[in-house]
Amino acid sequence: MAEAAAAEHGAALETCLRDLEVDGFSIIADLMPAELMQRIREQLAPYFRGRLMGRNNFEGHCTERVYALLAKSPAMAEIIEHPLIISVLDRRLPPNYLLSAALAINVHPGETPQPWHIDDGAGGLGLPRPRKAFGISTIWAFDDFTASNGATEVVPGSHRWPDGREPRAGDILKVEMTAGSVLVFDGTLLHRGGANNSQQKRLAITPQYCAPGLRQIENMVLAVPPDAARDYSPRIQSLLGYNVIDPGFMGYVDGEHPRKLLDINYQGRKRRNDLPS
Ligand SMILES: O=C(O)CCC(=O)C(=O)O
Repeated sequence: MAEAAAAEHGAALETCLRDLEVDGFSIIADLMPAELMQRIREQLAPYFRGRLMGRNNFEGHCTERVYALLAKSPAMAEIIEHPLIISVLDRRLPPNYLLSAALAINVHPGETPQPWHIDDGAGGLGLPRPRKAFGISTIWAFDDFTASNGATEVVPGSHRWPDGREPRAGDILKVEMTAGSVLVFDGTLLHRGGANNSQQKRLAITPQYCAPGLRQIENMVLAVPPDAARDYSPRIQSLLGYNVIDPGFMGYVDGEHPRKLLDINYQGRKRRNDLPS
C-alpha cells in the first residue's frame, strides 16, 4: 500500500516538474482531502466577514484577503508542507527556501480581473526576464474554479517571456479545477485572478515560496512570532525564517541562531563554549 502511494507520488512529481519546465505551471487534481479543506475553512471562518475588501485593484475591491494564515489556522501547515509540494520545492529551489506569502483570497461576485503579474519580483534586484525563477507559488482551490467565478488565469510559456510582453486573448488559459486541486507555478509565470461573473464566491489559498536570499513578501517572523511558531514542525519554522543559511549564518538574531527564540535549549552547531579557550 505504502509502495503504491510512493509510486503515485513519484509519478505526480515527475509530471509536475515536466509541466513546470515546459509550460511554467502544473495542475494537480484533488490533492487536498475534503476533511482538511473543511478544517481550514472552519479555522478561517471568523476572519471572513465580508467587510474588509481589497484596498486597490491588485487586492481587488470585491475580494477579501486574509493574511498571516499560520497565525490563524494551524491546519494550514498541512498544505504548506504537503509532501508532494515539498518534493517539488526541493527540486526547484535552493536549500533553505522560505515561505514568502500565505494568504486566503475570497473573490466575491462582481470582481474584475486582477492586473497581470509574476510572484517573484526578485526583490527589485533589477534582473531582466527571461531569467531563472526565484520562487514557486501554489494556489489551492477551496471552491471549484470555473470559467465564470474568477478562476486564476495563466499565460502558458510566459515564464520564458521578456519583461514588458503583454498577453493577447489567445495566450490566456483559465485554470478550471475542482475544489481540493492545486495550481503550482514558477515565480516568473504571468497570471492573475479572473473576473467573477457568477453569483458565488471563489475561495483560494496561496502559499508562495522563495529562494532563501530573497526578502519574503510577507514579513513572516513578525506575522508568525515565536509564541505562534513554537508548536509547528521544524520545517514550517524554517520556512517562516527561524533558520539560517549555513555556511554564512545569514538570518541570525543578535549573533545567535533564530531557533533559540523558539527553544531556549537549542544549541545549534556553533555553541560559544565550543570555541577554543
Ligand atoms: O486569486 C487568484 O486567482 C490569483 C491571485 C494572485 O495571483 C495574487 O494575488 O498574487
